[in-house]
Amino acid sequence: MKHNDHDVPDISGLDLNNHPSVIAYRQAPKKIKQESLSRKWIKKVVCEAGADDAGVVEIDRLEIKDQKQSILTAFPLAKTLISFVCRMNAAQIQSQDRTLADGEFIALDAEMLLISRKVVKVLRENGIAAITPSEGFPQDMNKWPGKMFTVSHKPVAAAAGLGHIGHHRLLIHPVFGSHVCLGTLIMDTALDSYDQPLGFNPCISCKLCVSVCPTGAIGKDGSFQFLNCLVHAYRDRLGGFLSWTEALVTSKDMEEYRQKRNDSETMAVWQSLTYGGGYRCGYCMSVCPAGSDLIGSYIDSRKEYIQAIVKPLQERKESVYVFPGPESEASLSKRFPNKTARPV
Ligand code: B12
Ligand code: SF4
Ligand code: SF4
Repeated sequence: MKHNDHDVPDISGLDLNNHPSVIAYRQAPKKIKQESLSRKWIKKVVCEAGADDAGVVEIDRLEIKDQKQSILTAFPLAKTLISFVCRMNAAQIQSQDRTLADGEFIALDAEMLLISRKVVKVLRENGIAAITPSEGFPQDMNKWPGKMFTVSHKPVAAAAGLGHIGHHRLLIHPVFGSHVCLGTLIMDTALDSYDQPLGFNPCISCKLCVSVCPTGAIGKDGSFQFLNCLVHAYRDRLGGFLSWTEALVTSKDMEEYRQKRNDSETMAVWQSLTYGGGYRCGYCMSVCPAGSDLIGSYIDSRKEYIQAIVKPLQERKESVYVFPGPESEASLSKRFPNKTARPV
């Protein structure tokens, strides 16, 4: 019995020897693929393309063992992971005008895509194949509600010496602090050497992230309730889209729909779908004073820092999306009297 009758086309009647592409390929000088590349060279390429820092990790590294299989599924030739960070404009991320923070996320998304593409072009010119998993989106919705992203950037960045995970679960770079976006490029070539994790954690355990987190996602004890964060921060995006659709299709008219979603909420969905951004939070990143470039203003005048950066976010009037229940609603109004609980 013949296998794969339907999958493998029969080419026995084709004369490939006379095809122009095959002739050109055979006549061209053979490209010799380098077995191993310089770590310094690749990091220089990534930084020249626009990244603010970069580090490299081998596919067999222990810290990313749990990701190895999914990375190889996406790219079976993977040998090296290049982690890179792009610095955000902290003044925008800290502002209580959240369109500034959103604008920064949108801009960085586009910038990082461009950086990745520039690096891939240089690699391709050197006979190296590479992939550029998304910074955040697109994700594989076939896997909903499981793990839908190709690579977890934070553990790769930590293994590559670009920082450590702080109390708030974001990666903190030793110089730029939490105000960084992360990317990972994966290539088919090994390097002459690799980076190692940083010898200290830049997190200073000030717990400002706990004090500002409206959903209680970040516990004092270091726990993290990612669903609490998801339902609020991503209300107008991934987290809330299904419930928005449900509100829409289960309402018999606009009046009934408006009882479920007010016009401001509908416009917020429109904005996030058409323009991007649309995070309702990110305050843990805003207030974090870690990183040598940011820590000064906190160390020199803690009171002023809190007054200027933490208090405006704590006192900001806004709706906070919480799981229904008297406990979560009461806890919100006790901690943040200006905020209104909106059960999801
Ligand atoms: C999924 C995701 C989220 C989820 C889950 C967050 C999380 N901690 O995992 C939610 C929606 C909550 C989220 C929120 C935010 N995110 Co986010 N997010 C991601 C994403 C796509 C994967 C994260 C990941 O690897 N998680 C797994 C492990 C490594 O995380 P962990 O904290 O150690 O473990 C937790 C999760 O595993 C979670 N968990 C448990 N079971 C499951 C199941 C599923 C399906 C998921 C998704 C998670 C999950 O609970 C664990 C413990 O609490 C990355 C992009 C990427 N592809 O890497 C961006 C990323 C981590 N996010 C980022 C940012 C900026 C944010 C926000 C600030 C966005 C905003 N403006 O509101 C907030 C901050 C919340 C916080 N304090 O972490 C940046 C972080 C930059 C940095 N300096 O570290 C990343 C790296 C995007 C990027 N390319 O820069 N995010
Ligand atoms: S705000 Fe403070 S405790 Fe939280 S991650 Fe930053 S340095 Fe660590
Ligand atoms: S993004 Fe907001 S809700 Fe999510 S962990 Fe940070 S402060 Fe908390």
